[in-house]
Amino acid sequence: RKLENVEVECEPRNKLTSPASSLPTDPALYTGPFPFYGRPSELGCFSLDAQRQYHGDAQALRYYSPPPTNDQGPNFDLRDGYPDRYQPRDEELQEGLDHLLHWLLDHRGKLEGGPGWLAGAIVTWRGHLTKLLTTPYEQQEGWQLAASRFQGTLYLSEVETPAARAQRLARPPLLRELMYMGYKFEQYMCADKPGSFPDPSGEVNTNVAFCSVLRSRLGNHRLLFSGEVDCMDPRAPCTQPPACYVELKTSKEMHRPGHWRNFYRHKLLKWWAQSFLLGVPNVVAGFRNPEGFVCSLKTFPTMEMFEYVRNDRDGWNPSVCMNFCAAFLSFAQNTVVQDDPRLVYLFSWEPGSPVTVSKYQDAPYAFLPTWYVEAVTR
Ligand code: 0WD
Ligand code: CA
Repeated sequence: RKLENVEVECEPRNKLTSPASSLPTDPALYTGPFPFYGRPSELGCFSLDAQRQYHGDAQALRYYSPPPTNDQGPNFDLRDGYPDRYQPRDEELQEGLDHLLHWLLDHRGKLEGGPGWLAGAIVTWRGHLTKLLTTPYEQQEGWQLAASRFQGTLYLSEVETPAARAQRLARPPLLRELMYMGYKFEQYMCADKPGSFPDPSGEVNTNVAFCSVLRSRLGNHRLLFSGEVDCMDPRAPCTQPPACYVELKTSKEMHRPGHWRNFYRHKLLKWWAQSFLLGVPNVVAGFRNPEGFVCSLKTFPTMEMFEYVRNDRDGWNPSVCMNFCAAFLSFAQNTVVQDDPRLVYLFSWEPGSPVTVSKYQDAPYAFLPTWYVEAVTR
């Protein structure tokens, strides 16, 4: 009896009745032809500075500047500067969609298609869509997505699961350093101005971000989303965003075919989903040795990633990813019926289970800020 009380008290008190339906995630249910996915077109961008303050411009955009290919190859010490030249972002601050809503507030009057276009659209982060794309193949980490409808538009904002929060708070020192190393790699590969060279002597500040805002369409779902972009290649064949953007990644050096197979099956799926959604044509990987040095680079064209698993029975299939995402968006559109910024439908998923949904009012799940709701209602 006491246990039940505790569980009831742990549930937010304003949980309302749950709609009785769920969405399965088995890959076998989502094979079939690749659905329509429009070429993402960039509507604008914004930057976050070293203090995590919003700027409606590209000031945080960096430029791809790989080391010269004529010598022996790179020798990047990814542990250099850790922890003394590291300013990590405060992860306790849950920003939700705030920065994207800031951009939207500044630009909603100028959107092509008029206010009617936005009323029929889904607004979210690219990273949330990435999680949807990889769900049919994910076996480790669940997710929660909060959804609210407001003036027709469906807003989707991730909620950190209790398990993810516990993992973050207990993050082992080696994992913290590994996160730093990913950002350090960006510093070795990017310059502040086109045609200039990287300066790895400075600080690594993960508050700084450049975000592209794009529109696209998946099936009959209009999408307006934003994603963080590492850099643009001034020498790309097409200098029009997002075709000029480059995604940077680090990964463990691999020495056996089995390592590569695993990499294609798991990591490349995540890399593909993330870059495909935004239309980033190339992912440049730096492979680090056990001492934390990157001694080799490899470019993976996004559109060629599937080839590595096409003939692998345990590989992934882009159609499954996109069909599941489209099915989830339809499920969400049909579930979130009431138009009310204070109502939240919380979609929850754990590996091995279907997506479930429950309904809440106000704190702690409501995520559309008052400043946004009031400015749009006015
Ligand atoms: O509030 C939240 N729950 C989240 C907010 C979760 C995920 C992202 N964000 C925000 C962050 O403020 C960040 O500025 O979205 C922005 C990134 O959006 P995204 O492009 O949609 O996210 P994603 O594709 O998952 O990540 C892109 C990059 C990452 O690069 P790698 O190479 O590691 O995939 O954004 C960075 C990271 O560098 N990033 C974050 N930066 C700060 N806070 C976060 C985060 N929570 N997640 C990813
Ligand atoms: Ca990256």
